[in-house]
Amino acid sequence: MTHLGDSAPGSDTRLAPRAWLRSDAPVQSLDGEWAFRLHDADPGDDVDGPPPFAAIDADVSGWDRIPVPSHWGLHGHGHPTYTNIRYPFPLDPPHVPDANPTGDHRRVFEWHPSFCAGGRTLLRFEGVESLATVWVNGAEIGWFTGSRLMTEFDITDHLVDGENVLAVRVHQWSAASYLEDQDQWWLPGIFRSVSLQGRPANGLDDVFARGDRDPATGAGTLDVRPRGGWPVTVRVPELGIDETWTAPSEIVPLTIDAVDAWTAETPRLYDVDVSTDAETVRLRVGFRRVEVVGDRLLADGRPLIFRGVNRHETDPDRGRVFDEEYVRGELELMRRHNITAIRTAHQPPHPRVLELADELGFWVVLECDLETHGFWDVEWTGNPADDPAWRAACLDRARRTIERDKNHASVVMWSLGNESGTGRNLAEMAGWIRERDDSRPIHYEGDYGGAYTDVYSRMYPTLEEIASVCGEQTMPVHEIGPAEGARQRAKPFVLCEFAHAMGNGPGSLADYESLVEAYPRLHGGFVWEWRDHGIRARTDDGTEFFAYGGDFGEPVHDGVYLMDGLVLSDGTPSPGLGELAAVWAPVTLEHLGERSWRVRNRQHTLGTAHLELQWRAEDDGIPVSSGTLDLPALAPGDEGVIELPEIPDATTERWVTLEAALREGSAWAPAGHVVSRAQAQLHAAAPRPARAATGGWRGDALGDAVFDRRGGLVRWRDLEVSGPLPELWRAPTENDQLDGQGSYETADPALTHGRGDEDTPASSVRWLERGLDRLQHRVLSVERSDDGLVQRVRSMAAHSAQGIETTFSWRLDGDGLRLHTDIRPFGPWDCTWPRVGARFGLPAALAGERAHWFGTGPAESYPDSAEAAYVGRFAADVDALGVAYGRPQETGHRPGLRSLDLGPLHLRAVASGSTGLPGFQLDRHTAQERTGVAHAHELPPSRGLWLYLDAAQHGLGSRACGPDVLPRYALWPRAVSWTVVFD
Ligand code: IPT
Repeated sequence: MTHLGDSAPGSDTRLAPRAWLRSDAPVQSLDGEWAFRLHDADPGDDVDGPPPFAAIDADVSGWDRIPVPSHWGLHGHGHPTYTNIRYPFPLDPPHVPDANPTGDHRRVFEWHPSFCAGGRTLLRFEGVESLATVWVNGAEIGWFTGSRLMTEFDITDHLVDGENVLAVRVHQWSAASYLEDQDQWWLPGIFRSVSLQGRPANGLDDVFARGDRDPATGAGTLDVRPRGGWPVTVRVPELGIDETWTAPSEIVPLTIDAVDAWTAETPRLYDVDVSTDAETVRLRVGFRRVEVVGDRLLADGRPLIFRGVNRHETDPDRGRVFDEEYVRGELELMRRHNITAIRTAHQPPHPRVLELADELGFWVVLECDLETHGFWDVEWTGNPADDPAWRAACLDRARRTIERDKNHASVVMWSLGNESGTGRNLAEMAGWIRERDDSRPIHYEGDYGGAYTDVYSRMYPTLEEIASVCGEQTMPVHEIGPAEGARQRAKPFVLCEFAHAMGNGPGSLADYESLVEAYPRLHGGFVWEWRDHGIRARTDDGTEFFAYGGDFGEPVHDGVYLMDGLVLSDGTPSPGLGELAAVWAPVTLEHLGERSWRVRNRQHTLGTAHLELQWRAEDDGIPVSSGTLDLPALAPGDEGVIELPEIPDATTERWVTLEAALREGSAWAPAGHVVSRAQAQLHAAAPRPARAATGGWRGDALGDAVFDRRGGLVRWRDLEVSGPLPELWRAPTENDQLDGQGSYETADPALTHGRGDEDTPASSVRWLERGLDRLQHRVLSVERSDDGLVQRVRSMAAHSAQGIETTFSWRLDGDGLRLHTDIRPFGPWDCTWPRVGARFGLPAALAGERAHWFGTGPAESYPDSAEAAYVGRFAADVDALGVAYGRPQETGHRPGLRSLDLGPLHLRAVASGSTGLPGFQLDRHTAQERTGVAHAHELPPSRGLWLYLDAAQHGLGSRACGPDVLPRYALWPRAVSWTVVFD
């Protein structure tokens, strides 16, 4: 009998949920190789008795082998499926189609009564997607759902001394799938560990331990609630606690005169042993109080600001299978980028992640495994989050989440789930949680009216909406009337998702942070999201790539929409992550003038003693002096002023750079790791006196350049070159191309999200309509003078009346060959431009060189994502200048170029008057070639190396799911000019 259409969470034989504890009771892992076979469809439940594979003598000789834990779709059986909001099966709750991939798993294990003599033996599953039915030695033990939750059965009475057979049938789809509609791969399988857990007689079945600390006095309370045998002893050697209770009536919270606080910045944990005569459980307890006081969220008495990310469990090879080293690496990388909070989007992670969060220091919002997003498309009709038929399933999820993870200091808020509309079952979940654990506030974004949650949460609000919630109200509070609006505005405000980090982006991180600074009610938020979900795959010819929706032939999928992380699928940090690190600097450094700088401590707990200040002055990018200073001792929230030592005056471009760095190594970074950086320009570049021409034309050669009759460059010294060609196009980013909250489907199969409605189409829709990707050029005139050449070009798209007129003025002088470019728009322009610049063609061989530049770097930057960029001398291989985003798109723009060396090519940019410095970009493909390509391996063969010099680029925004580029970062048609010298 299967339970596919059963909205109940599982069989009654499941044991009561409890914490994932470290105990000295015996444990036997059942991980390893199991026998496996996959049915394309549910084998059916019309046969009485257990399916044949469950029988003890089942012949598995024809079966495959599969590792447990794993997802079968990543081991050559079936395939992963990606959908965001949509269900990949009919909306026919609680039923699922018969074509239901079903994985039979079977293994033999040894067990002897001595495993836990006199006690019981439990069978534990830590995560199975989505419905599992379990047999031991042919007897049905039970069934369960709740993919990312733990389940235990007592199998003692079914075990025999010696060999035992465990059989598990896993259905990919079940009624529970309606509750698990998160924006991620559907990845069925036994993907977390399976084990036998010995339960000694008089052991500890469960422990609930909470550490509280009074922020005013520093006194602590340790509240330990054991369940199981008696008497119970609680020992905390560091605090001199050694307390024995002989019966439940004796349990009292233990008071401590002075205890250190646990915070994300000071993750101080105390070892707590709880024992009976049969079992000892070791907990690591942190003492902190989390409370909502009016519209403030406080931790240890001070405002808790979330500088966090939404973290899904995703690994390009293992999917959601836990790997300790990988996760530790992720968390350390977060801390190195000033990220101190995690929302466990959208389900409980492997329990070990929370232990690591306790140790490394993160404020965690722990989310239940619940999302019914697809019901959005049917106006929430029949939404399981509201329908009483699903009450037990919803409550079961809340209970299993809270019980499993209740002992973690890092968990500061419970989240009921994500995008499940609103309804009675959610309210009941909140009620149950409040009863069980009143030490943590409750979060759920979909509770727009604030009826059952403790904080007001929003996703992807505009800056105006935030200002309206936190400051003067200028617009209605999101989707609710005045009464609920007033209630919501009286609570702490958090952004559970913001700054959609898809592809190149997000823009405006600094703008969001400035609101966090401005409004005490705003308690920060969580960037969407930490990491791209690409799955490592290979083309037929063996080229590796990262697959996304549709790459496995799924008939219904959401394309590239899960490639939206700050970290690429292979773990490469994106420039967006660097930008976030800069915006979330724990101390800010602000130049006040001359040698004075203001230092502000924005941390929650820490002072400044663990940091030192390194400074350097560079003239034309070359260090002229440097030193190290002590930071003033600043408490959180305080600021002070420092003076740098005097240094001789500059005659050329001088920048002073300050870096606050760790004095000593920490658990997540070595000594010297820079946590904050700021720069100030103290002297501008000296104008270079014009030097007289050293020669004129020799045939078609002017200096080192050779031109054709139309004024185009054809040779530079030994290099065959081409251009310059005016250019307005950039390969659209997803933020250019999409409107996550918009409505209609795209023609591009990789992009199945809305591209905006007719009134507010996505930028790239406008750009394409106006033909910015296909300018046609007409040389208006070419004039040669004794020492120069002026080429005028008019560029317009087919059937349009607007365009740009470009004047390329070349002149040979004592410095080299000077090119002044001047671009002016004409005609009825009514859209922004992606970029405005010119393109040169260079020989492909130069792509193998290393580029050296003096300008901004080290990473790409754009008008609304430029906090991490600073001025200096940098070097990188040409191929490392761009970022391998999940889908080819604009990448690699570095504004503020002073000079560029690439093999034999040297160019210098000259700023003068209203003429700014251009940005540069080097790419093996043109912007046109990069457009509309689903994966890097589908790019056409490279035809050379392209150098773009841009006066400006459009901002990035985060419109793939959020606001568009703000007007102040938009590139509207305007006249631009810049000058470079080839020497
Ligand atoms: C929001 C989801 O909560 C999140 O899981 C993810 O899908 C994100 O969007 C987009 O990447 S929901 C959206 C309708 C705002």
